[in-house]
Amino acid sequence: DMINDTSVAQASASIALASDAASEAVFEHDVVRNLICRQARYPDIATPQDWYMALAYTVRDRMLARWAESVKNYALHHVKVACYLSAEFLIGPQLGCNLLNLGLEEEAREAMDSLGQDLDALLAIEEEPGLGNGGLGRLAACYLDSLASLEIPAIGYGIRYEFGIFDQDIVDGWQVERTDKWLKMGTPWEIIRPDIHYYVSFGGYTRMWNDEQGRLRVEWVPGRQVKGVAYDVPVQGYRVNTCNVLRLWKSEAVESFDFDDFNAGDYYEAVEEKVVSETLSKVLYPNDEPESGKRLRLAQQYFFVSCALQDMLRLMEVSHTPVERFADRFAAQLNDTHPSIAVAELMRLLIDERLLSWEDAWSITQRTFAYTNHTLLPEALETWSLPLMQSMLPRLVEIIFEINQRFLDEVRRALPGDEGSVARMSLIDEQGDKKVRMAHLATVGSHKVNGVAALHSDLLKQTILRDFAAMFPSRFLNVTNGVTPRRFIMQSNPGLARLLDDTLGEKWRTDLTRLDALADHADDATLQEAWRAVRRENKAKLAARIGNITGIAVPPEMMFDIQVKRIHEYKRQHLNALHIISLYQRLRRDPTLDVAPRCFIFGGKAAPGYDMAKLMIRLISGIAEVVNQDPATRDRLKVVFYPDFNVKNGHIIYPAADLSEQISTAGKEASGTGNMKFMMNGALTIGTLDGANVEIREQAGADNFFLFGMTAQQVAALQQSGYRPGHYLEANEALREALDEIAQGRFSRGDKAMFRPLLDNLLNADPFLVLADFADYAACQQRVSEAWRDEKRWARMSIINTARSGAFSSDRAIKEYCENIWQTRAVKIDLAAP
Ligand code: Z2T
Repeated sequence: DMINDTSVAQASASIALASDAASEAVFEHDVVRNLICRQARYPDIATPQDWYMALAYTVRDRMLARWAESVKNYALHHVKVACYLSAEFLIGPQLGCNLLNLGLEEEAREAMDSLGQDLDALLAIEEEPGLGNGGLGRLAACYLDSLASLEIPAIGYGIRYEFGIFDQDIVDGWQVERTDKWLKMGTPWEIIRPDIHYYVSFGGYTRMWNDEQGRLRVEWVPGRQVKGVAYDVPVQGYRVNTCNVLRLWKSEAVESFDFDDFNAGDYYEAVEEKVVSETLSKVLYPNDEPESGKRLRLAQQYFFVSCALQDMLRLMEVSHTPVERFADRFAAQLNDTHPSIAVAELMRLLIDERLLSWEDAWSITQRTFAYTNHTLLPEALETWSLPLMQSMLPRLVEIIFEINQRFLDEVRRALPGDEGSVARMSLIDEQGDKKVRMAHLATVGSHKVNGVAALHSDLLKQTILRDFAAMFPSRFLNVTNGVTPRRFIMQSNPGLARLLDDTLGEKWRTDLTRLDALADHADDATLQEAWRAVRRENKAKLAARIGNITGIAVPPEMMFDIQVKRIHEYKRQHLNALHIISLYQRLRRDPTLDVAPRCFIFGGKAAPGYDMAKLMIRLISGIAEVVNQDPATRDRLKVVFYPDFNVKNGHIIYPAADLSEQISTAGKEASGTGNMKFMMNGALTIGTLDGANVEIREQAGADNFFLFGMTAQQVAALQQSGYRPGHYLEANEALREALDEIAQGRFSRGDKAMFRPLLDNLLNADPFLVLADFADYAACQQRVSEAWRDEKRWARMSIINTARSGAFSSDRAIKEYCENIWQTRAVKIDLAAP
């Protein structure tokens, strides 16, 4: 009571607002102050890294009061908070987007200019936190951006990996992985919260006992414990005061050494304990599929989920809310099955530690969780060996058994005598070595389950979760993915953003569906000219970058045909490659052939253990090596493998694309989100009816989309009836020639063995129907070439694609999550002094 509330509030508000004073002079002063007070450097000897840090802290300072105010509101005002649980958050570089969202870009540019520093050069210094593999992790980051921008109270919970996704070098055409040391210079974007920490148990055994009230209790006697410490990253909304938090957990040893009375043996044991404990959050698994049987991975999952749930329970206490109301205060989204052990962990916390009944705990758990599925690929569905889980998480397995027993009782009541359904739906796969099916755990423990594109959500109900969809039809829904227009238009394509402002006013910036009005001007000659100018500049920038990195000279007048994404057989980079070879052969045969000059650009990482994907990279490099040198074709054909594709490189790549390659085997790509980033930036899509391509085509109109290939139904039917790749080979000479030239060693410096595994796979199995779709793909590429020749038509189609991309804003997706799943609402954060 000694503290005068009003004066505290006034002080807080004045701190919040003072740093806001929209003056370049203040900004400049703050940068210099941070340079001296945080970096201990004077301007005359400061390195660009010092300036970057000083600038970053200056920007961060402008977020902190908003952050404190946002978090305070959530705690005190009993609002419902959306918690996004994800093993990955691929947030990308932070300085640029924070400047944009705070509206400080111009001020910062001018201030740095006065200090003799170029803002773009400083932006380029930032190491991005690569805390994700690809689409799934980037989606989580886009959703955090939208949640903050829509002023929805939200917390992201994840892992603070010391090493994120590896950096990719290309050496002699092969991928070489380098450790990602993103923390080596420190990061200004996290605030360590040593006071916010929890203990997480592993191993040991359970025992039953009776407490003083005579209740039967279960105690988990762990073999060891690990401490999780909160590292907070602020997530600033676009031009609003809301600043949410991404809370990442770092693992530490529980015991600090007691230097006073250690003996040598204890000391080394303690050191070892520390090493083992800190290993938990050491490195991101670089696969987009689960690696079977990796103890450390399961430990990571349980570690961050347990910390997150303990944190949520603590927040209930802070706000004096009884635990019974947990589901009214939190909605927890499971980003795929990686955090799905949360279902059992919340049960454990509520029953063992908060002493709730099973029924009450289960009701809370089901109302709290919802589950997003991101894949139908059978090899990507997560299971854990039961013995492994039993040894690591004995109490959780008991709880999973109990959940399963009660659930299967329900199944038996609904489907009497149908033991087939019981076996299929069980949380435990009893065939062979017993496994826990994490998708089943997530589905049973959630009140909503969603797929990530309309087609994907349908297929989910028809295939892997069909029994569940039949039993709980109202549990299933679709939420098509989205991407943030802040990062993927405003920040990375400022030229386009300006043109959109000039053409439409600024309303599109907070409501992307407003881009629709652009379609009315699609034939407008002045707009088309300005449109082309923006695109030309973006392409020139990418061409220059490619020149610097790879030494390949790319004329910006060529069509930029781009496929950037993880390298995977189902994504079919090799289909693209085969078509390039075939085009190359036609051009050699007929030098007068009238096709659009094209630059094919690839980028993407292969999982380190995925040999076929690595071979695909080698093939593309090999084609590039041959094609780019050949005087017969080099003016009309270029091939580039752009190394180390990541969020930062995406900024320069998406805005420069004329054509976006979305050519996965129908039914295999859950959604895709790169397809949306390309579309927003005015690229046309060549694609199959897969994932969100279906909806992209619906929005753009069939005339503005290059469609080819079999449908998901046709794919399934062909595979049912026995697919024979040889059949397609016999029918297509161009295809035979392309494969033959690979076999002859043309793209492997004469080595005929190098690509044998890839060729054998295509010729004998071709699991993703590359050969079956080749002819239609090549024919479609022909139509692309023809369309390119008509400049006005292409510009019109490009404008219409951007115009119709509003539906793919992550704001739309987040609004759907809020309304249909989370029941959360916006809360305005007010910073004005009382
Ligand atoms: C991933 O990025 C995706 C799915 C996964 O399934 C795992 C990872 Cl790491 C377990 C991708 C999908 O492949 C892609 O289609 C989708 O757009 C993206 O998730 C976001 O939903």
